[in-house]
Amino acid sequence: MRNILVTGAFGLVGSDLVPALQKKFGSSHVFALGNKTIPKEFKGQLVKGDVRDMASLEKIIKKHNITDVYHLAGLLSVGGEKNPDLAWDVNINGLRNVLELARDYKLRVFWPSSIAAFGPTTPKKMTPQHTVLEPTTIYGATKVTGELLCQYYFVRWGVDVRSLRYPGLIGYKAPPGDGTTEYSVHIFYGLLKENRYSVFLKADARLPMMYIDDAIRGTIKLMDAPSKKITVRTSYNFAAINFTPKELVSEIKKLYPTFVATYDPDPVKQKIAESWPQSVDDRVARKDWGWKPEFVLSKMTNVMIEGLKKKLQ
Ligand code: AKB
Repeated sequence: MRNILVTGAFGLVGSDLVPALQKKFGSSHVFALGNKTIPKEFKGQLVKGDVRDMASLEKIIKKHNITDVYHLAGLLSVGGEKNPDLAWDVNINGLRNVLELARDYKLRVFWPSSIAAFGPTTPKKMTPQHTVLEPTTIYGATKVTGELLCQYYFVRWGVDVRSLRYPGLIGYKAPPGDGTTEYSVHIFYGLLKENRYSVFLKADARLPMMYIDDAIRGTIKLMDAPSKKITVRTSYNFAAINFTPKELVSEIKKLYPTFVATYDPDPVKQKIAESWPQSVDDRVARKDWGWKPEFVLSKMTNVMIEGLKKKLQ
């Protein structure tokens, strides 16, 4: 029987991943580790802790006989620029603690990298799996370092760690995080609360994106794949859709014609967006472990609106 620890359990990914893992493994076998923001409605096994504290992580792993860690805790791109020291501390020292414990307790690990591992010198369209990684944000630097650490622990110590380069993720269960792609989540709150939204990127800022259900399905599929199928131990390119703010606004306007969107690009966020690819080539993930997305822009827009409407009622 597998016992799963999810760090960063109440963020954008964790809020959907924890219920999916509870369904798959049974609620009593999934331990959600939160630091500050624990929603009142959470049902399941809750553990309190900080990923930077190795001793407390070790206690949790021993106490609950943990076999797998989905290590999601981390700062995003915009949050990272606000506090680079904290971003390095949480994103790198937290990951290193998890990998050390994975080696000692033979744990399987999932860790998310991001399109932020790429930078201005990376090919922008259909970015290949193996390419230039010269990010210009601290978040990106932690993602490249993290990818190399994951590969190192696999090669040197045989730790079964797997990773995906998440694009911008869109979901409604958790409030949007401090990321550059998160305008695509905020916009739905703006739509339903005020019928208007001011986008913090330029209208033509095309970025790779994915609806959260695809991300969760892909994450679980990667972790279910036999080890011999995993040929990438840094992090897999992982893609679904890509769109510009303007394209998302037109999709929303098909359903809400009076919706008003304006564009007021924030220089820091726009610069980050311009340093990232517009689309990503994920053929290696498709070939190795059968990745295939299901959500196109129109389906994602519909599901987001319906889901958020219920949540805001
Ligand atoms: C961000 O915008 O920082 C994240 C990401 C692409 O990793 N959503």
